[in-house]
Amino acid sequence: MSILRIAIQKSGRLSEKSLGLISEAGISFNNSDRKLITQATNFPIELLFLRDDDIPQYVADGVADIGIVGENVIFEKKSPIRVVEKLGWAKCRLSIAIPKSENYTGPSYLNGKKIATSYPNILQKFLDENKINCEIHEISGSVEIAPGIGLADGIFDIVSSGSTLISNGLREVEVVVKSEAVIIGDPNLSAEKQEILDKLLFRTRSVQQGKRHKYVVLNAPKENVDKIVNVIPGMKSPTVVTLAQEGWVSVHSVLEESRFWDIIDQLKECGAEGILVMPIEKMIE
Ligand code: PRT
Ligand code: ZN
Repeated sequence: MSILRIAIQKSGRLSEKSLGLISEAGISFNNSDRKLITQATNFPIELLFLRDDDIPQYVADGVADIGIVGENVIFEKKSPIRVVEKLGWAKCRLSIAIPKSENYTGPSYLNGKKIATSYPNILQKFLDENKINCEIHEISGSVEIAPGIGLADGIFDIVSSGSTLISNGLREVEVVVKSEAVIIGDPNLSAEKQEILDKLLFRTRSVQQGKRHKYVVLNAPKENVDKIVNVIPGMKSPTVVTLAQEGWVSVHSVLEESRFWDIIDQLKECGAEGILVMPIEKMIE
């Protein structure tokens, strides 16, 4: 019987969410003390805990079947792997920043400058595309302090809120790529392992889908049901239940959460009242 081996970050920004994704899928592990490899007790997977930078290579080499990693790492490593699923968290961007006192005139400003980064390949590609000649100084950490100590004229690094740049007197001048956490996979998975992956994705997508939706229950005059059904069409169509009070019904439906506040006024115009909005744990269409 095959086991799907999943590489996740041992300790860092991706670790908790990666483990969360697996546990939301109803998968449990005996011990949580993060040995190098842990096997699930109720699903044919095992977890391999690694540094995020090593994950693409482990997947490319087939030592792990899939992995969870930031896109920035795969853009930099150029490993022959496929992105199986975008996960929508750990969102950030890779940007060029320079001291805030400098007058930035566009990419040509960077000609002849020295930029410190841990992402030399992505930066080089941007420079080539813009026909800019500048020196790349590769360092592995604390990139943001490089201009302040005279090591470089600017930096190319991960930015999320931007507060690290501000506290180092830097200004973001070019967003080169955007990144989020993704599931990557070995392009040549066996049919058995692909089947396990499909089952896992089915589960995680059902949970994600549930999180994006709400279950809505409301009361309304019977004659307005058609209008309300137009506003909240639901998964197939809403459930309409007769209330004990003559001429009134209760409508049950499913709604994308992001739309709720936009349509609440429309619902009220249709005479809806007693509106309840509830979370959905899992949603299978
Ligand atoms: O030890 P290991 O090598 O496994 O971990 P790591 O230190 O290389 O990575 P880690 O855990 O810091 O980040 C893992 C992944 O999270 C990254 O590869 C990105 O895909 C993603 N991510 C999302 C971020 C950030 N947001 C982020 N803000 N990674 C790093 N940062 C750092 C950034 O380097 C900078 O120092 O946070 C600072 C900027 O943050 P703001 O909010 O001040 O702009
Ligand atoms: Zn790393």
